[in-house]
Amino acid sequence: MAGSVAEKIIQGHIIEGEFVTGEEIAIKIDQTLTQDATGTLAYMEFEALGIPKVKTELSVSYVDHNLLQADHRNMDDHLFLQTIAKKFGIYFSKPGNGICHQVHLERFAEPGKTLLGSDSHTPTAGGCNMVAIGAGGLDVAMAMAGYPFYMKTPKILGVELTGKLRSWVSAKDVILEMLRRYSVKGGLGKIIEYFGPGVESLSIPERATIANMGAELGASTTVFPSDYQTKKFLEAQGRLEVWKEINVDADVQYDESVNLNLSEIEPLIACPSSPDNVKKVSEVEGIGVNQCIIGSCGNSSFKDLMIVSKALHGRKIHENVSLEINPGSRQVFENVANASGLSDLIHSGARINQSGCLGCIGMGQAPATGTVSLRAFPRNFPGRSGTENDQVYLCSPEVAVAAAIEGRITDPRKLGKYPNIEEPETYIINEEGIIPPSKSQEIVKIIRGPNIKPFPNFASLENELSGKVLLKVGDNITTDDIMPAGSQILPLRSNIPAISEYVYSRIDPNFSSKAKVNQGFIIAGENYGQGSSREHAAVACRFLNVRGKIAKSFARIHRSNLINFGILPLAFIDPNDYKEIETNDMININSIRDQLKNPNNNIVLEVNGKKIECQNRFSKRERDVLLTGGIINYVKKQS
Ligand code: MIC
Ligand code: SF4
Repeated sequence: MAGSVAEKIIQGHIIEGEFVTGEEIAIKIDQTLTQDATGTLAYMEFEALGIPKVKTELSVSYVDHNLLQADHRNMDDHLFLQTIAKKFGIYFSKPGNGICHQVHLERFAEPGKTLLGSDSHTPTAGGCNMVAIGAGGLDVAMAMAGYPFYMKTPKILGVELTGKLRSWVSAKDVILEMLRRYSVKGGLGKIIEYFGPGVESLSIPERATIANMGAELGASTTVFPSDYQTKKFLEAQGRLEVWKEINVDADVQYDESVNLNLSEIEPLIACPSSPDNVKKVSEVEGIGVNQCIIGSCGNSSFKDLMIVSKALHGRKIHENVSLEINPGSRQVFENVANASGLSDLIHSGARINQSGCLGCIGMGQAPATGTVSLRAFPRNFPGRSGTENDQVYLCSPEVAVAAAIEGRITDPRKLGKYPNIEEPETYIINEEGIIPPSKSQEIVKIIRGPNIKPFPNFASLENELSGKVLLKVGDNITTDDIMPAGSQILPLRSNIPAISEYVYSRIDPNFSSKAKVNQGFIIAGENYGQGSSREHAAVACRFLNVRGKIAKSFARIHRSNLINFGILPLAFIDPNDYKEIETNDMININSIRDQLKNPNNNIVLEVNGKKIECQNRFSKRERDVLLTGGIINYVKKQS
């Protein structure tokens, strides 16, 4: 991977370790971001570290997920976040100002820098040449406190882009093509770097769409070069001073490389209920549609909304369809208005919402029972929309608007001439929605409403560990399966005892009551814990006394979150052993502390009188964190 953009940026930030695939490195984090649904915990954790002010170059706290105000709880959280930000030297982006990744791209992304965010789509900023990584809130809290971020050096997959996208085919189709080829596991342990002549034709918001859904490939992050397009974007954002060129060397050697000819890509669509269940739109044409939404951190930029507006000019939305628009940011909204994009949207009957995640995380916009919803979003995991047995398809704004007009899935190329949308040379910029930190921090009082509950303490790891198998699940289990979101459960994000009642509630409604009386384990297949960065999927399990998760393999962020909260993530040596363990079996792990301390031996479990071996591949730091019962105990012990 010598000469790659990703290696150049990472090498400039390494504090410990060497850039050798699979080896643990510690990198300096320049910027952090949090959002409200993961942020309240992250800041409680930051407070527990006892640091008076963030040590990063820039930290931003966004409010974009929990926007419904059905009672006091979400607003309690927002007030807490706003006062915490003021006190600890953090910028605060108000509710309605936009989705964290879109606003960060516009106002804060800097080529060549590192960004750690408590949201799995943080890699969106890779479109602007950042090494931007999603992580659990604790890792972000540690970065704000000046600690480096630890990760196993990923492989670098170079994707050479050639050709140029054709009319009605857009950046979303590029990443859907990647998902069609490589699946939700294809990026595990990898950074994806796009290079080659095709990159030049992609604007920064288009690159951001591609980088955004690298998270769905399971990649650690996605990186684009910093070139003329980056310069143009930053200039239009009034931030030319942060631009610098960072490009790939001509003799670059990637660990793996593939080619993607943009000219050959067709309009694509991810069918229910996984982002990698990708088909050509032409293969599923004709399916009746009831809802189309343009929005999310992946597809709500200026061009995305303008395409929809122009396509609707002189046309009507089909009577069976609700077309909903969630602008990515206030900046997008204002610039679309300024470019006369709103009138066609309003006239056609589109329902325009405030900027935020909204239906992407089940905060409203749930579809009707048995109906099809087309969404220009990154995820369509089962039930995530808030409707049971939902049928959510993921697609580009182009495909969504074609369906909104026709009332059924339609190849957008049938809409005729493709509107030409130029990004503004200078965007209208309005930073009123971003509150800077206080200059006199000491006098800021943190407001903790009744929704903010203290963080639970966990004991260190005992030497003899035993428990019942509480649940056995299959492959690709998402954090939405483990710890569902949606408008009922999201307001409990700052209240671990209350939210833990919902762990695995969609798969086994009795899970939490069973777990409360039986310390235990979970058995899983491959890519366990894919999807979001929500550490609640770990901490709420730990609160219920889940002590270990035994899987064929783990998704990166969830594995780290488990370690951070003292849950053992154990990977089978022989994946066939998965078949040997069933729900309600008893598992004993003798002398687990001693076993962990001896990395030359596998970890041995006893199940039904049989010995099963699991990998003992933890870094020294991970072992110590597990032994002390989680990272908060670990840091307290060290100071
Ligand atoms: C998501 O898209 O699943 C979320 C909601 O943004 C999560 C964060 C969360 O659960 O709060 C993510 O992607 O990390
Ligand atoms: Fe928000 Fe959806 Fe993006 Fe997650 S994927 S940050 S919920 S818009």
